[in-house]
Amino acid sequence: MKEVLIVYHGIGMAGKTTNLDSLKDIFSNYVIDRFHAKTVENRTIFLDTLLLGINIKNLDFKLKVRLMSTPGQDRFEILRPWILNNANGFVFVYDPTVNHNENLKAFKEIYESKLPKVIQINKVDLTEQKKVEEIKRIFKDFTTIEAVAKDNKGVKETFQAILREILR
Ligand SMILES: Nc1nc2c(ncn2[C@@H]2O[C@H](COP(=O)(O)OP(=O)(O)O)[C@@H](O)[C@H]2O)c(=O)[nH]1
Ligand SMILES: [Mg+2]
Repeated sequence: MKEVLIVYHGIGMAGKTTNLDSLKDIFSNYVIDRFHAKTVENRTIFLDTLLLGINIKNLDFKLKVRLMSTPGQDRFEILRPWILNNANGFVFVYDPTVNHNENLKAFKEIYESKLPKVIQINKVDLTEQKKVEEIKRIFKDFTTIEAVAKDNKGVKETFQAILREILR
């Protein structure tokens, strides 16, 4: 496998685009391309993608990692079959500032896929630790990572975790 696709999914405003923006900065030396089609309110219209070319220890070739975030629900519905067919793994960006059922509804859209999934609990700067622990318990079958994507916290760790699970 010389190219992998990691899809960032989650409800609107969870922080998916913020993750890709952070990764672009963190891995600035490895960025091949970044494209984001957005509305004037900065919302993702249809395509939000980052392409990295990275050297990985123990691999004797350069790995291309394509990251994309999913757009809002209606448009996601159109893309879903393609994504489920082409993705190698998912990062589910959980937004603890929005009620659990909303997050769960979005999670169910990717749950049926057997692909590796990492749960990022984003916006922990706005969340009580008690609630964070509760979310971790709910997703105890998955790797969960706390993040403040807007401050680049937990972003790299999330990316490394999903990549590790994909390459395993
Ligand atoms: N407080 C806080 N705000 C965040 C965090 N991550 C993202 N945001 C903000 O949440 C809003 C939506 O983020 P965005 O990445 O566009 O969400 P998307 O719809 O999932 O792509 C933006 O205003 C971000 O700055 C975070 O960890 N903490
Ligand atoms: Mg977005």
